[in-house]
Amino acid sequence: MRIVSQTGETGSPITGIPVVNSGGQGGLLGLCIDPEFSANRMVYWVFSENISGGTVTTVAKGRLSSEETTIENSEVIYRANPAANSTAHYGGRILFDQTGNLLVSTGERSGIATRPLSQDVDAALGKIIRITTEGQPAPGNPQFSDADALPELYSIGHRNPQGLAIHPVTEELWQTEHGPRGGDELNLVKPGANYGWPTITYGIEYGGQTIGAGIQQQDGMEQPVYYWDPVVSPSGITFYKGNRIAEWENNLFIGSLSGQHIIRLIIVNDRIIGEERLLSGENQRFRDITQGTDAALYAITDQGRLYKIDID
Ligand SMILES: [Ca+2]
Repeated sequence: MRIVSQTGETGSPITGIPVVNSGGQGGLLGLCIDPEFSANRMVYWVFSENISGGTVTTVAKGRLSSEETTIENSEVIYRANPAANSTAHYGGRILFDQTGNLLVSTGERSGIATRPLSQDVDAALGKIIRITTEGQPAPGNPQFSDADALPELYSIGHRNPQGLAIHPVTEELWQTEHGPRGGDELNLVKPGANYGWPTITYGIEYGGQTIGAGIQQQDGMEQPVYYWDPVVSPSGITFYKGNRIAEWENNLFIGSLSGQHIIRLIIVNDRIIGEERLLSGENQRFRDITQGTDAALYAITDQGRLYKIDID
């Protein structure tokens, strides 16, 4: 965890954070700052953690010291159980919603054994969860029919969701997830809805086999707004707020890993009417993208570059 200045100087690693299992797809996965950061200096992040029984997707918080060198009083506030013997499909994005609660995406951990837990409402894998800043189930969460349902669940049936963003006008939650071969998805997330994995998907196994019954639709399960075949490996996403670049206003920008570009989607009435691919000549795996307080877009890559994208 580091701070980069607006002129591109990279700070030293910030100390004081709990131990991370960075094997496989693990690491420090998502981060957001408190809406009241200027007053409370609180930071929230998601990481892959070793616990008894395997690894989990974990949410922690702490206060950034006034010298910006360490996280003070770092504390785990939530773990997406059960643990799995896997270092893949952690999900791991985090953001604040309009009510001051946290939305967090969790993956299904990739194994054939844990994959069906995306449909299981007493497991936190393959879900969007909504929690308070204390890690408790947030007030107003949807009710699932099963009496054993975890009260922190917001939506179910996800595979490996690594993009979360709230539309600046409609205030709806949008999400991207890594699908199987031919099945990367963009979803408009409604509370209490089921996004289908692994029962329905437009993809197949990377080895070529059919997944489950090989169906793409089922009653009670949501269709993606958009999907990619061939896949692009969509990671972090952000909406472009404001009109400094007028034609980009309210467009969705997506970091593409295997596609090695930034995707720009034009959305009208919750439908995609245009797709443009940016910076494809850079040959970078774009891991995340966000908009700064200066209105520029910032995109970070697996190769360790941070791009600033603006009009001049
Ligand atoms: Ca789906």
